[in-house]
Amino acid sequence: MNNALKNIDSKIYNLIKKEEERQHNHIELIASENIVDTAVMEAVGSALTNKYAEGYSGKRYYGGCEIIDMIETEAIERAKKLFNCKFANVQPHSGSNANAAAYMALLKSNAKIMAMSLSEGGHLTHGSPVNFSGQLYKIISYGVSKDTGLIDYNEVQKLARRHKPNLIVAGATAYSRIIDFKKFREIADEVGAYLMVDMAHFAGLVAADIYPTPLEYADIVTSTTHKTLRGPRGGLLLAQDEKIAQNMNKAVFPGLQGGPLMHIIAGKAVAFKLAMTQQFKNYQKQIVKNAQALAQALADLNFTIITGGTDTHLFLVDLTNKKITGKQFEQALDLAGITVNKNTIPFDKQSPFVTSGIRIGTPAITTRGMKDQDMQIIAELISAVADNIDNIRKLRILKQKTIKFLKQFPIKAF
Ligand code: DSN
Repeated sequence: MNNALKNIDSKIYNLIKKEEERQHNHIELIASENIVDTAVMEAVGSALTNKYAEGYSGKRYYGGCEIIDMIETEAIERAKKLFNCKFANVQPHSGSNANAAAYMALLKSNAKIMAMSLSEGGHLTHGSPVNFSGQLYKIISYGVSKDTGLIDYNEVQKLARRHKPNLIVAGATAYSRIIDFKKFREIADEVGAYLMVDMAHFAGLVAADIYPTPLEYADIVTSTTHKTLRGPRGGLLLAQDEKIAQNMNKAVFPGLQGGPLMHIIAGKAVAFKLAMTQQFKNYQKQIVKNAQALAQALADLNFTIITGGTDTHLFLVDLTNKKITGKQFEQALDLAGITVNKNTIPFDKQSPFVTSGIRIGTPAITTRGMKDQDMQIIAELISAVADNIDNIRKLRILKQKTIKFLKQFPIKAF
């Protein structure tokens, strides 16, 4: 960061410095967060933030877009190569916008969408009544089996046969197992529905070929670029069919958005380039190894892991046997320098503001260089917090341990 900000606006400068310090001094276990490469930060902080470029390459509503066109085209070509697909739109400002655009591209207003409920692992935009998706469309929610915590494909099929949705959405924010996209496609075909896959959480794993690609099966794949994919905050749309891709582009602009965030699109392009490297593949493998090692170490310390483990970058911990809520645990962990988010567990008796669980993910700590053996230390810290949930003095001592442990893993980007 140069001195302009410090000189002009010391308040914001100091708050940014404090946030950098917080990130340095916390074990970041929020499954949807990551730490971007310095190259991505440079692109995002560049002169591109000054440019208006409504429209698409070669068809803009502003002059001076010749360089912008090259940047957006490069980002699109890299996204297509990375995910092996024919069409990409890199303009969505967020995953929510990407999902909204996909619905607009595929559906008429009031159409029926079948998707995973938020409380059992889905996302707000998968039909929550407080979100546009639940207000503008008729929603049929599916969840997971009470016995196994896994998606019950027979139940999904029965619901689809009964309600005949126009679109089925596969994808989740708190589901630790591999989703069977082929099965979803078969169900969608049987009832004449489109299939959309929201791969926001596991896009990095897909890019590294350690999670099956949804592009073989879905009409539209939506994603964010900032989770496992480790790019700037933003959304992405992918498709294989030309007509669907045309509708998808129209839905993003002029349907939903105005000018694209060209600095973010450049950051996405950089992230896609990085995601094509062997180093990135190794990183994704380590994310999953770390998640599995941490889930196992916590299970050994008498924590209940939903589905018994994970195939991905995240897992859910059921705190019922520990007699603490997700809200309490999130707060106590924060005092000890560990950041998680409280999360409902399937069939949770607590409200989403309290919850009986937490969600844990390993993308950010893996970026910091942690390996399987470090997960034992994190599990012991987490367990010590659970044992001292109301003991502020002990939690402060644990925070010092956390900070000491983190010194081995400096954040290189800032
Ligand atoms: N709420 C984000 C997550 O943490 O999974 C997705 O929008």
